[in-house]
Amino acid sequence: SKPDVQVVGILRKAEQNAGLLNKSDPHSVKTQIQVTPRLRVQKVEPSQAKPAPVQKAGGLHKVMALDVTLKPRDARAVGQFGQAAVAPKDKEAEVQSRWNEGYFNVYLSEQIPIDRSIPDTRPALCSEKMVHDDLPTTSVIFCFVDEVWSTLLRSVHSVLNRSPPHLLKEIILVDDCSTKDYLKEPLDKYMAQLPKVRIIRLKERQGLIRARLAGAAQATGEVLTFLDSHIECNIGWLEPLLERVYVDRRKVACPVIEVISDKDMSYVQVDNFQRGIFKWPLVFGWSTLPEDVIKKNHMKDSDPLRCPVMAGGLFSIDKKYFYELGAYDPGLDVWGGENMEISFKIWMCGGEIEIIPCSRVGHIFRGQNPYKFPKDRQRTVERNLARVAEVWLDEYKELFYGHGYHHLLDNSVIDIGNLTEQIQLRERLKCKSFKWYLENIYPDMEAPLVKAEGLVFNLGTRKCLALQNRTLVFATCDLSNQNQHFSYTWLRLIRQQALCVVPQGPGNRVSVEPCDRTSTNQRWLLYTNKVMAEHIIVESSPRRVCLEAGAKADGIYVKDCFSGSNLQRWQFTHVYAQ
Ligand code: LR7
Ligand code: MN
Repeated sequence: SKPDVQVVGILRKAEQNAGLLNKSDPHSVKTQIQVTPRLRVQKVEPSQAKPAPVQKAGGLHKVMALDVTLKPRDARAVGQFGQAAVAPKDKEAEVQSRWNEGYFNVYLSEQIPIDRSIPDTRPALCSEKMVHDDLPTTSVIFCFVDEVWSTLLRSVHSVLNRSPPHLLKEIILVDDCSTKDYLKEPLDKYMAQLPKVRIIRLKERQGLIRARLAGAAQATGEVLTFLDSHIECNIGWLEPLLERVYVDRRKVACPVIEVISDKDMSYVQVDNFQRGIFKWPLVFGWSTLPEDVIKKNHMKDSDPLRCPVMAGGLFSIDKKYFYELGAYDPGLDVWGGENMEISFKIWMCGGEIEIIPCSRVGHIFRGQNPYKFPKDRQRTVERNLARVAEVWLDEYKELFYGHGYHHLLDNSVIDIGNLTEQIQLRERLKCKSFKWYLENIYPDMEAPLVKAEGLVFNLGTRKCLALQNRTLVFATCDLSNQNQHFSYTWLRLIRQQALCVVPQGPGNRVSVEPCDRTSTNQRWLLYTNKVMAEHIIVESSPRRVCLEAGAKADGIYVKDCFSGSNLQRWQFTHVYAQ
């Protein structure tokens, strides 16, 4: 059969890519059809559609006016007004020696007043915003393990000083089995003098996820507000968060997270329009909303910003709603991944995550965790992420595993634990698919389901790979023939339905086997035009082997990669990712 015109185009493109096409040949130009690989498979505009403003019965008021400046007890104190602090020359050694107590400047933190003032960094328009008079109360939950004394206290005081008392039901400190003596009796004594503060002591180290669950279980406020234990809440931080939860209990509100410098403890304002996003393999990050999206949606710097994921540590959520969502997966250990879990859960099960620019909280970003991981840190985090991927990512979990987490597919390497309850929860809540989430909440994320697909064209034989009766053969390229369609997956398999190409067979021949995600033998590396077996080294050739066509298109082999022959050059119709 004659290849159709589209296929000719693809072949020309392949030849051109391979440098084989003589561009000055008018014939080749005439027959050439541009086949642009679809690098993005989705629309790219982040969704910021604004729902109509909600107003409930009851009065409204403005959040504390912007011209209110706190009058600090000691205006000349170190670090006052959020200014950078400097250690005297003769204290530099102490700065160094105490750094590892918290992986920030612990010495300076101790010199700074426990109730210092910080600059009011809210956008000017926040002074116009109204909030309801009858907002719900909140329980503020701080989990900590081996937190530095001065930062823990400053966190608590910032909440007490900058929250309207009638909205602050209580502050719950959850001690996740700290090892430091100063966090035992001295902390009990100190906190006993303060109003509203309670301490819960965990008998065993639970990790921050189960520590938060323990705090939430004791909370009596209508809204839960989680905070890290090295933060400073800014002026007027609380009401704008509670307002969002109040107008819609399925909104989860996050403050803008500003930076308290780990080096000089200065309070640093961050840029506007920063969304929480993730990249593969589920790595949290910030991304500035593009200018045109801001313009198109007429967004002001004080408007709530819809976020695909939250950073994790700082947010307010309706308590009942938190439990309706099944809270956190209690199988997540120590640190990491819970922000992905709760974010996917919120969006996919009918809620929303917003960053509220009129609420601002400073956080010390530390270079290292100042506490021990009971098990290996890396292993703990990747296990948590694998749990999240298995429950929430559907077919997209291959993108997670395919970005450096292949080893997690092998159950003998890592036991991610039982997921039955989490899967049942997702069914019970009738949550939407991950595909829906990507398309509607995070459309600017690149998430092609396979790395490459289509015909597999061999440049030497100018024929295409085909599967006939479970045997690999060559055939005249024909896009309409499903036997010639292969995918190159994130797990690095070359797959046609349930069958995968394997570099094993009699006489270095290549064959197919039922696909097995855990089998390293089935994995291939796709370089520009080369297809290399990832793990197989054929004995007759002690080097890496590559897919090679028989010279007369009479067989498919693996041979030493360094032949340079066109018989080893291949081209997929569509390449989405390398
Ligand atoms: O085993 C533990 N038990 C705990 O109680 C480990 C930690 N904790 C406490 C700890 O003392 C701290 O108060 O949990 C809190 C968070 O731990 P951090 O400060 O070490 O975490 P982080 O700030 O490095 O990391 C971010 O991601 C985490 C993923 O699990 C959590 O979601 C953190 O809350 C989160 N912090 C933020 O979102 C602040 C902004 C960071 C960014 C971006
Ligand atoms: Mn933190």
